[in-house]
This record gives sequence, structure tokens and C-alpha cells, in this order.
Amino acid sequence: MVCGEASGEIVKRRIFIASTASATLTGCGAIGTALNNNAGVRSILGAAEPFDYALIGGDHRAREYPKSDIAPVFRTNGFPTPTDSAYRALTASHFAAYRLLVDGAVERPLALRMTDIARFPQTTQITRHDCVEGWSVIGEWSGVRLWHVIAAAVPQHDARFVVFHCMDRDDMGVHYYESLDLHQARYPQTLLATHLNGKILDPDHGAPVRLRVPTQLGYKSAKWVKRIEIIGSLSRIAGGHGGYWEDQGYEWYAGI
Ligand SMILES: Nc1nc2c(c(=O)[nH]1)N[C@H]1C(S)=C(S)[C@@H](COP(=O)(O)O)O[C@H]1N2
Ligand SMILES: [Mo]
Repeated sequence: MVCGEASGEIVKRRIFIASTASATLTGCGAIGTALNNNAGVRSILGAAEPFDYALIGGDHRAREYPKSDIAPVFRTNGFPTPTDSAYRALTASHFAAYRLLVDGAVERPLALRMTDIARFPQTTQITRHDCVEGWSVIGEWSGVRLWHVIAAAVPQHDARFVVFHCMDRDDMGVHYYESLDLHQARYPQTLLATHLNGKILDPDHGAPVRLRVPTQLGYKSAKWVKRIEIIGSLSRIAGGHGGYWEDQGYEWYAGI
């Protein structure tokens, strides 16, 4: 599971760095507490904060890797794969009945079949996935650049954010969701992925369509996406902070 209890927004975003340096520490709570108790670490993290935000306007690219670096097993994380009847019906039909909705502040709302998505120019990239919990895994992702799909829907003038509504939900019935701004949505490495390691995306990794944002922490890469909503402000979506974990205190901008 994702850790929700780590304290301090900066620390939460930094946990994976700390834990790669210290392989014996596992679990967000332990690392978060260790960091929070260290005033020196806190001030360094605090001082580093503005540099990350400078990346928002930059041309930030995640590193790409050779095929030999692909991990044999791509670890899964987050909420369990949906088991409700709607999702089961989708998998049973090999997602023939799936429609990816793209709507909101757009001139041309879309309802894309998998075959429609496959008709967009396809991209493949080998990138590293960094979970906030402190583990990383390299995989080969293929799909369509998010921007191609958004451009096809023609965002309106007041459009600023892209919200990804997912099919899974927590114990309280709250759906997972995530968001990017239009600038991040334009990054060439921001993908709507339909394939992992050369195979059709399996349910546990977010089938049939998931977001891949290799420039940010794993929680931004929403699995089981059913609807992409273009919007002017995040304030009226769920808790108003732009994502399921953001509504619990995680950073909205999770740049690596
Ligand atoms: N819909 C949805 N997307 C999600 C999550 C989730 O719980 N639900 N977890 C996130 C987190 S924290 C991580 S690390 C990755 C895990 O992706 P993987 O299972 O393919 O490794 O998915 C992200 N996207
Ligand atoms: Mo994660």
C-alpha cells in the first residue's frame, strides 16, 4: 500500500531519495519520522524546495534507459485492481466496450475505443518509475503521447488542468484521481500507456489505459483511467488538491 501517514509535505516527496541511500529502512513512517527528527535534514530539504519548482516551467526530461536495464518484474502498488462487475465485464470483453472519455473544457469531447487510441502515433520509452515509498523499477512503456489526445479534443481558452478519473476506489468508495497542468501534459514523455514491456497492459498495472509521467513520482501515474477531464480549476474536484493523495497532503507537483 501507499503510505499516507508520512508527516511533512516536503519529506513525503523526498522519501524515495532518502531510502535509496539507506536500503535497510523500509516503510514511509520510519523514514518520514527519521527525517523529521533531523533539523539539519529539514533545513536542507526546505532550501532545496524552490529549485524543484523551477522545473515546472523548464524542459525537464526523465532519463531513458537501454533495454538491458528493464526489470524482469514490474512491481505493483496502490489500490487493488478493481473487481467490480463493470471492470470484470471490461476485461472479459478484452476492453472492447471501453471508452476513454475526454471532456470538460474542450471544443470536441471524445469517447475513444482502444482501436481509436491505437490509431494515434505510438511512442515507446524505457523509463524509471519512482514510488514515494522508496523503490524504483525500470520498464518499457508504449502508448500515445497524452498531448496528442488532448489536442484532438481541442482545449478551450480557459483550460488549465487535466484531471484523470480512475476506476478504482478506496474503502470509503472515493475514486482515485490525479491531475497535471497543460504544460506537464505537453511533455513528450507524458504518455497514455497501453503496453508494458511489449505486452498489452495487464489489469494489475492499470489496464487498459494508464498515465505515465516519468518526470514525477509514481502516484501521479494514474492507473485504470476512464475519463480525462479538462478544467480551469482543480478546486471543485474531490478535495480540491488535484489528486487522491494530494487531498491527504501529498505534493501536487511531485517532480523527481
Ligand atoms: N488508479 C490508481 N492509480 C495509481 C495508484 C492507485 O492506487 N490507483 N497508485 C499509484 C502509485 S503510489 C504507484 S507507485 C503506481 C504503481 O504502479 P504499478 O502498480 O504499475 O507499479 O501507481 C500509481 N497510480
Ligand atoms: Mo507509489
